[in-house]
Amino acid sequence: MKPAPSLVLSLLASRPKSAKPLWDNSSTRSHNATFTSRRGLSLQEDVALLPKGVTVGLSAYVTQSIHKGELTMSKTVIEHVLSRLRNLGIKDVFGVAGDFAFPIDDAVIANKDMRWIGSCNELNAAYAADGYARIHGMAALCTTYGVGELSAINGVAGSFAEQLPIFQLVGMPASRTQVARRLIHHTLGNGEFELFYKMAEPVVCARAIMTPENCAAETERLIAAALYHRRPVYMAFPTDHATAPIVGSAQPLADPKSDPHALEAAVKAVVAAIEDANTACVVPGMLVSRIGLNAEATHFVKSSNLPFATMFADKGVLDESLPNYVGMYDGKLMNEEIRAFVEGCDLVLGIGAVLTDFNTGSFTARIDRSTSVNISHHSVRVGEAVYSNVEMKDMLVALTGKVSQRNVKAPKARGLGKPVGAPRDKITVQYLYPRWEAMLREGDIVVAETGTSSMGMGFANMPKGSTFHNQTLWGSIGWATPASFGAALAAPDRRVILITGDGSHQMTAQEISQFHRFGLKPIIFVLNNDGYLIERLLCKDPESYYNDIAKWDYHKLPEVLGCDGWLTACVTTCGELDAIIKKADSCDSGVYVEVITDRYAASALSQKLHDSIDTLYI
Ligand SMILES: Cc1ncc(C[n+]2csc(CCOP(=O)(O)OP(=O)(O)O)c2C)c(N)n1
Ligand SMILES: [Mg+2]
Repeated sequence: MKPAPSLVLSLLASRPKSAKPLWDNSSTRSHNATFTSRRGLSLQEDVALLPKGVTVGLSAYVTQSIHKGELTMSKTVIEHVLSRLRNLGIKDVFGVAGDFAFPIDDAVIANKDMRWIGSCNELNAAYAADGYARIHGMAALCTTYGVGELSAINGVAGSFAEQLPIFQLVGMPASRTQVARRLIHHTLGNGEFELFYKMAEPVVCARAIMTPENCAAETERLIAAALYHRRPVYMAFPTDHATAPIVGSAQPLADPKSDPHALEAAVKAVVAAIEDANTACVVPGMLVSRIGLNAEATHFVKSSNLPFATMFADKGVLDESLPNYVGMYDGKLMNEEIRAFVEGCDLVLGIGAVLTDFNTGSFTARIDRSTSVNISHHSVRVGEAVYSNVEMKDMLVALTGKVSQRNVKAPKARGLGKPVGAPRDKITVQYLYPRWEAMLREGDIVVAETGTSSMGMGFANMPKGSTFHNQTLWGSIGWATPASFGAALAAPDRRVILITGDGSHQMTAQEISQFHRFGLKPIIFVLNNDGYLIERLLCKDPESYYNDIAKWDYHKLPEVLGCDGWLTACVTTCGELDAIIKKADSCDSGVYVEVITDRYAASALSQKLHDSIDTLYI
């Protein structure tokens, strides 16, 4: 394509006045060009930023290749990054706009294959990206400098802890502003510009400040890191660099490959361990779905017919409707029959499960290393022996069919049973959780917030194809509301059910407006138990007033937040709850139900945590 001179001029005009950036190692050459753009910036100042070898003149910012007289425009830094994210399947960018992020924001909306998903604030955007990544495998988040990125950092840290690859794109002041140490907004006023880049370090697995020269290689390095570790990465774009043409090119880095000898040895060792065991079971972990290996893990479990139990963070990673599903394993806290079965097996085969406090019933689970196997993302442990450079995918594929079909006597998952309560009764936990379980349909996405409600729903039996999402390790309350929005956006054809507590919802409630804005129809339940019940159960004095919250008329929120035409209700009796769930089942709009219970109506697990408080934090 041959750009018209006016296009070239406007490209030049859009380049800010610049100086040599701190991290640019190329020498600044002097040029005698005297063209002055429409914004009055002289080309001479502009070319100071040009990388070595790029010619100066009208084509300077436009091309790196002239073939047979044809002028081609190279991509800008941000266009290149977005096109690589698009190649990976990311269509949506969550965020909040800001002046330093305008070049990123503009490039997103100019890309016809991408959508800008504006959130009410950056924390919500980060949570939404987290929810999106749980369904879609990865997500993009865009924030402005300082004020925006710091608001998002809790959400990004959560994605790190919960192993979700998020590409965080951050707008940064122009390089010349940084060199001059200008006292510019969103800084601390001390002339330091890399502070927030440094702050991001512990919550991402790789980061870079993008330049035209490093863009091609750094983009590939960061993509590879995000996918290898399944954790967030951080890319900062000084405004002038974002819109500068990218210099050079780079090939995507190859996916990690198993070492064939290590793989063979690991497969042999795992098969032998399983065959030697009279009783064995599988404990699949969330990493399976983070890596997108649900189908491979399912094939293995089906072909071996080994029973499987799941822990809290891993709930629903394999279909709970499979006949060999045993139920939820939560150490000594819940389901004693399942604990006895799992811990009584000669061999426990973990697939990417992580033994955190809430995954192990406060460390009451006892899985002996010597009688267990764990297949991780890039290695396998069999007893004390570790096989490195073995990919989980290769391992699952290789194991499938190699293990003889087993017929282990195991418990059958029971779920929560029938709701107990008469229509006029107040809503109790004996009615509420079984009724929620009964409403679940095939393919549902359930997003459950930290607090007593997820601790109840974690023990419901999920129908075929449905999934359960909770922030079990990071546990930042407020996460579930925006995360359910992100999940809904990633899977608009699936029904999304959000179950949240009142205290958590108060943190991020405004994000429900996004569902309606993007034409999504979730079913939202807000459990109004008048405060922080899980904290009442865990602190010294349950009535300490730090566990009280402001009283809200939750069911009126959809109206003021623009969710026109939603079905809303506030229910206090079992009959009312039953009726609204039936209505929700067939209605074609978003649904928002405030469920009022007694302030001490605690789900079974939360009550157990209270009862075992003395050993909880040891
Ligand atoms: C961001 C954040 N702040 C504070 C906490 C501490 N915290 C954990 S649970 C909880 C209360 C949850 O209350 P609610 O959502 O009403 O659920 P309930 O237990 O009452 O069902 C709080 C404040 C947290 N986990 N995350
Ligand atoms: Mg509450």
